[in-house]
Amino acid sequence: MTKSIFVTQPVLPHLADFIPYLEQIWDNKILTNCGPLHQQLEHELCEYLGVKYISLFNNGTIALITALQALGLEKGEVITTPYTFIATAHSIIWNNLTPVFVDIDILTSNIDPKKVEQAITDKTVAILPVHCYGLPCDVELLKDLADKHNIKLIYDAAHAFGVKHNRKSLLNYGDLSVISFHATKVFNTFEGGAIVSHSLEMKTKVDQLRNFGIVDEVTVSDVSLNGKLSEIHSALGLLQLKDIEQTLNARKVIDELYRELLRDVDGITCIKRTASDIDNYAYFPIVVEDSFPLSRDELFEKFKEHNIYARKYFYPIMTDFDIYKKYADHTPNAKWLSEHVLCLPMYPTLELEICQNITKIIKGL
Ligand code: T4K
Repeated sequence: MTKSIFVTQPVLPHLADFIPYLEQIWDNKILTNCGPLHQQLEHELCEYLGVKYISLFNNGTIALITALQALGLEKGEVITTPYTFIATAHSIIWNNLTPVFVDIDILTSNIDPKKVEQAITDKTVAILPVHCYGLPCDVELLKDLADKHNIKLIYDAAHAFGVKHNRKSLLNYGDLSVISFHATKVFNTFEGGAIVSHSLEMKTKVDQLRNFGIVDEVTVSDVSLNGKLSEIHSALGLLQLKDIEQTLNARKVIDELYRELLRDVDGITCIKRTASDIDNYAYFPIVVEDSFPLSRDELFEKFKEHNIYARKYFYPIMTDFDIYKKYADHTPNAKWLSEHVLCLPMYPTLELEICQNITKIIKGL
């Protein structure tokens, strides 16, 4: 491959279509603090995603931190997955809570509800699962557990934009769900994120926390962050939303092609994406089994020789980072998957010929 191919590439609208939004911002001089474009994007996202309330944020990480704060979790343990991006774990520590890492189901890459149940103690205040790669967690079982033990359930849905489960948005599950609109995500606003909530009372709380805890000019309710999304970011979101169906369809075509081309390759398993009614094809993770002639790391290096930059999402697991080692527990599935997984390039403008070449490299052709 002569040009470099990365694991992803952001979707961008035509630059000319962005200019009118810039002109509007320049005209009215509202740059941030929940201006008209921000409000319009919250409204359009609620409609598109089929959720009641959305609060836009400047990124998914600040949204996660704020979500935990909004639920009033001041002390205790939060059960989460070690197989995720570092932001999930960081959000727990930032809230002075203690992460408890429990193992995943190796087939889905998501937290195993049976292991969650075993880990619940009288110190547990919440569960923070991740819909890894946009694949739905076992939302029914997790809800039963949260209800039974009277603990909060917050989904890190950073990867789950647009996913539907049981004919409704996956974001409707849990007390709160957090999405990321980072450049590398299915839907991007350059940087950005959001919290989905289910009552006006909760949205009002989240909105206040997003804005330093300010209630009104003379009242500040909490010590919180500045998580606001600017007007220029919101403008990009409005444009991206116009093309979202094409974006998702293009991803689907690539997903299907990879699956078809890798169907009979011994030692390569494509992680199944069957648990949702509507998928978003956010990533294309393959598992390089021990029976494959190359190890995962050898295949990763081989790709690099061809200018293909696949990614080991998610390696290492959280508890293998020095700063999280003290929270390590027995999570062999997460460890095994992190050592065998490789995310292949997946983005709407990826040429099908390049997908074919990528699979030829895997097949040693
Ligand atoms: N929870 C979960 C489960 C998450 O996965 C994430 C973020 C979060 C929470 C937190 O959400 P945010 O606070 O980020 O909104 C990337 C992203 O930075 C991160 O958003 C994402 N997860 C994570 C899985 O991946 P890196 O360090 O792998 O990104 P980077 O810069 O190496 O980008 C990957 C490739 O994408 C590059 O090789 C080239 C391409 N790229 C990247 C950027 C940023 C572009 O073509 N253009 C770009 O602007 O973390």
